[in-house]
Amino acid sequence: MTKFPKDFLWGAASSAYQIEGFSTADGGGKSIWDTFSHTPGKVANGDNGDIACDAYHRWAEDIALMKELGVKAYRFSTSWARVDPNADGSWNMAGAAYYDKIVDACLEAGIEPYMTLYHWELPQAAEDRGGWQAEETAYAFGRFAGFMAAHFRGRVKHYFTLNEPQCTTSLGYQQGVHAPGLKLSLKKQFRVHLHQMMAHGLAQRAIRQADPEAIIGIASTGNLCYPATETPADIAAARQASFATAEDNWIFTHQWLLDPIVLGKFPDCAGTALEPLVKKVTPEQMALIHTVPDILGYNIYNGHEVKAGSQGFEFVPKYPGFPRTALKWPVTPEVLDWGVRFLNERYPLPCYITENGLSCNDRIYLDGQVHDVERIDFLARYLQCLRRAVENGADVRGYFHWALTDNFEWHSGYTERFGIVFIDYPTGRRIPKDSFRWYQTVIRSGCPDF
Ligand code: IFM
Repeated sequence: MTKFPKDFLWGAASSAYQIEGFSTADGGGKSIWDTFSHTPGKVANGDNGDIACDAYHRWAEDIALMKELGVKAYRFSTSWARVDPNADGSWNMAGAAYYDKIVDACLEAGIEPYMTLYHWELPQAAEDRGGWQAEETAYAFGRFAGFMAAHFRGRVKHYFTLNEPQCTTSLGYQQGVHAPGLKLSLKKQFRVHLHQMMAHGLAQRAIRQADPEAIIGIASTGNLCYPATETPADIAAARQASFATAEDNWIFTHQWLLDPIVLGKFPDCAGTALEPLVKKVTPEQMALIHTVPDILGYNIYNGHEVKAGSQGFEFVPKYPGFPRTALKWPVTPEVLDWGVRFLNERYPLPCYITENGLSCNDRIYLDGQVHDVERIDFLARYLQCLRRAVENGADVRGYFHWALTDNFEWHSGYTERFGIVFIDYPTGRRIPKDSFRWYQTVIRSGCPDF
């Protein structure tokens, strides 16, 4: 079996609100997720992130586990409100000091910090002034990014500005199932999306100014497809379907984020309700948005099988009993081969898989261990496909498993477990799962074989 390249970066990922807990300790501000999770009926079982995995106090255990695992990089996110409680530049240095500890301990352990500056927990103060509906928020985020880059200069080399803006817009402002829980009109959804793209551009400029050596990206997610067969017709159909814009699902696509940012233009939307909105984007806004990143992050969990059809492409229906994760997401490893190749063709920049993984019904067995064979099988299949993408020339530099530990899965609360480390929530105890040991051998050997 062929191996991944020697310098392939193996990593693990997490995000602030999902693991830290204690968001307002030491002068931190409330975020929209503090508000949302404390609103009755919004999160399964009334769960919230008040304690989560208590990484605010137990961070050293997690870094020691990563050292044992052998990962070369840790992708974690910073809570904007911990550092900038009012989102107005009155910095809370005690909040920054928490991330100093994480960064310094990672470096000490030989783990490269990959810092994501925003993973959905907008400071409530910014939301009170209009949140992502207000252009001001984009500028406030740019200022925060500049502060962070100056503060961590020489220690953090890699930044991702925003995580999955697609989910912020669709789940938070279109469907209302994530914070801040709004169901806005298309016009307003588009504004939210536009301001996040501007926030990326402003942040990238501010980081570059504060630290010219920094390597900057954005973590994108969205619809991707893979061909039913390897015939040229099916491959072309899958590529076309990956970047086709369904009017009712434009947000959850890579191209509505990355075309403007990387290519400097919006996808074709002539004759749709989006066209007049795109036409209103000013040249000044476009100039801010078109800020080509150094790297791209792709969060990929599943995709659709597609074949050539009379309309160019056809979706292949999933057969009864199709394999699914605990969250009922389909298991489609081919997406890490074809989806990544299609993305890398369209956006020819070095890229990382910044998230991939699954939730399983994990529990502690009688022997005290967590035997998550489903996760091992899933990862082996997906990583073998990713290896094919690399062999076929896709410029993939690394893979971050989502997630290091089980954590607060947003509106599903603690019902879903994505970690390779089990969290026993009543005690906070960390138990490496069987998949942790398996991933350790993959990292050592470069070979994702079962
Ligand atoms: O847990 C989330 C993460 O915060 C963003 N990407 C998808 C993961 C699984 O749902």
